[in-house]
Amino acid sequence: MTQQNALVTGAFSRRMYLRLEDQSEVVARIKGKKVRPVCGDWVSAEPIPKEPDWLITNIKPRKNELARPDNRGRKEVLAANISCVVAMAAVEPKPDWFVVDRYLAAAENMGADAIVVFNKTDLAHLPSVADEQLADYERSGYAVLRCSAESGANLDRLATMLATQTAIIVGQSGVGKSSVINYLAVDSEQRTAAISGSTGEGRHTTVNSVMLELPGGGAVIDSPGVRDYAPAIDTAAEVIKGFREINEAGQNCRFANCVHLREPDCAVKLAVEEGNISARRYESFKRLMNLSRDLANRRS
Ligand SMILES: Nc1nc2c(ncn2[C@@H]2O[C@H](COP(=O)(O)OP(=O)(O)OP(=O)(O)O)[C@@H](O)[C@H]2O)c(=O)[nH]1
Ligand SMILES: [Mg+2]
Ligand SMILES: [Zn+2]
Repeated sequence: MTQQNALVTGAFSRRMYLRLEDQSEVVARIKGKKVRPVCGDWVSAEPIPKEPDWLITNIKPRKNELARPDNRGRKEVLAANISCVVAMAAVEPKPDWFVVDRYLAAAENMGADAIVVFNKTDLAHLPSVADEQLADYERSGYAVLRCSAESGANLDRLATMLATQTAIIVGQSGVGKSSVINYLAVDSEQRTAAISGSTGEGRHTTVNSVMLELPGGGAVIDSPGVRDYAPAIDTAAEVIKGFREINEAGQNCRFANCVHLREPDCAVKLAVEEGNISARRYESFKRLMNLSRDLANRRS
């Protein structure tokens, strides 16, 4: 049977949505237990005789992976071939900035762009505690965007920034990832409604990753919300690379192999003391150092 290159646009454990070369969408099964495609993967697929389903036979080499450790410390890939990670927080639920930092650290290590988006700015009656943290991200060199899926504020700017990217929107549950994507994507209402599971509170929480087309030719992946996130990185070098401003300041440390924790004449610690690097970001860096050391120990 004829093999085709296809794009994985939806991942429902072992059941996949594929976009074929003629742009049609089909449902596919996976050949063998070892093949584990994710949203954003390019795969080889072939039709199954006398069935509507297709069969995925292998995954093309990935440009990069957004991953996390599973509960046994093994790498679990969440999405592949991503050019931009959009880390979203909101006025409510209360932001966990460490989660944002760790998504940014993942983006740095994937070689992907990253944008910090702060949603629900229409809820102005709630105190915005985010100004300081958002200023820190700007100072580190990240694009920061405040928006509202309710009023549409600034979403045209986000649309422009993502127009030709393959982006994934990540963040805590309830920050508005699906709502923002409904605003950005071509024809998304129906599909996100169809793939959302309803919670006891009657809220539509996303349970599976799904890729939607953007009008500019790009694509955006809606992902399930998280309570916590850690990247699947287990070396000090990767953690350092994960924090732009620390990586940059670290070029001026006395020791070339300085990990910016306890070494003398550390330019990073000096920058923190002088207020040029945010103490909160440095705290986040130290926490990720600990996590990555734990992960390395569990793997060895
Ligand atoms: N006031 C206000 N509410 C919003 C905004 N964006 C989303 N919401 C609401 O926030 C709730 C959660 O929005 P979702 O888009 O489902 O959030 P999500 O990040 O996709 O959540 P998960 O799929 O669980 O990760 C819904 O009740 C939305 O209507 C906004 O900009 N302003
Ligand atoms: Mg959602
Ligand atoms: Zn140092």
